[in-house]
Amino acid sequence: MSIDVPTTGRALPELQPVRFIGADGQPADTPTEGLTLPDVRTLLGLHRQMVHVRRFETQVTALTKQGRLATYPSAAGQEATEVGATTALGPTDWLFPTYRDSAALLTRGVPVAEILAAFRGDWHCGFNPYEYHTSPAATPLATQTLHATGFAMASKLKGQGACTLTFFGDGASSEGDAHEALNFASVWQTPTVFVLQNNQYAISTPLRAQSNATMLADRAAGYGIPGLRVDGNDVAAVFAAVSAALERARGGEGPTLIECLTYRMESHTNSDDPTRYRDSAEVDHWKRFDPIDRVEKYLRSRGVLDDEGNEEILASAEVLAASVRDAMSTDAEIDPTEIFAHVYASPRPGLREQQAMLEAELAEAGRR
Ligand SMILES: Cc1ncc(C[n+]2csc(CCOP(=O)(O)OP(=O)(O)O)c2C)c(N)n1
Ligand SMILES: [Mg+2]
Repeated sequence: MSIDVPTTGRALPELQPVRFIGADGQPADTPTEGLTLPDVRTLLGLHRQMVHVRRFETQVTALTKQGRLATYPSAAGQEATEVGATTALGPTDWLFPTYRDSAALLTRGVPVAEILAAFRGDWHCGFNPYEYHTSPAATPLATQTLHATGFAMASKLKGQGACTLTFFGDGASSEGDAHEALNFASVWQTPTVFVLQNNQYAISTPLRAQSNATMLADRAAGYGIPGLRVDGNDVAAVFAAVSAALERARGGEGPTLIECLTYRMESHTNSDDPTRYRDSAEVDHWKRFDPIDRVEKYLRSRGVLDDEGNEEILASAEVLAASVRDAMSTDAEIDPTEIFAHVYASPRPGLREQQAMLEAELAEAGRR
């Protein structure tokens, strides 16, 4: 008896990540998997947005240290992945982000105060997901990957044509939810792009203690979908790879897994001390691969960015930083009992009890 051995969908991604622009700002001499280098206009826009989101991250981190926000996970160092992937989305596609992805929310056009409402503890989610075609940022790891698959399936069934993109981390990639999301995305051929942000750490757990695989993108072959390994600090490579994956998704060719190699430059959140588990030499090493420096050098060498142009971008980033400070020094008018709304379609007895307790406390304090 002979057994038919399927031979399709089993190609492993290249070990060397896709890279268009090297750390020195020069065109890289590496395989680009048939992807197209974005034009200079697109790169200028991506560079500007990365400068903005970095300024946003440093400003929010500073405000956290002043106690204006309860907690904040910065994506400093990961700007190319955040901005490159999000910019590739169409306005009616849907983004499914995590707590790490405020930079993506900013890129999606969500106002600063609305992004930060959840981190300040004011609301579950400060923005209207339907307005920005962006789901609330998920804190339970990898749950958003399931939402991205399910939403894309619904979009496909309804013939709405929306693609979904979800970010998830190297740590989250070990969760069962991530496996289920990737598997069913493949089985149902949903129009979903899975962007695995491999920033080398899951809080204090380094990648080598998280997975023994040669690379995380290899998993795509096991699901029967294309996988790609990309230099996550090269915005040109991320934008090109995600754009191509979205094009495939739109053409009915199903999901793609893209592993973006990057590095978390800051602590996990403001409550974490990274010097306890990684040394400064490692951080210094990654500084050499800074995502903004390299595209800036590239654009300067192409003669499309000069000191004056760069000063204008930096000045506009300062305007953004001032708006972050303003938003966080204004106390929002909040009805504390609203925290119970929109949690369940029909409230659970335990929650009803807690709400009654809060209302009694507020009445006692004369706030009702
Ligand atoms: C289901 C679940 N388990 C554990 C946690 C606690 N937790 C929060 S962040 C984190 C590490 C996640 O690392 P990674 O997926 O690599 O994302 P990163 O923070 O590096 O962006 C853990 C374990 C959680 N939020 N959800
Ligand atoms: Mg990580």
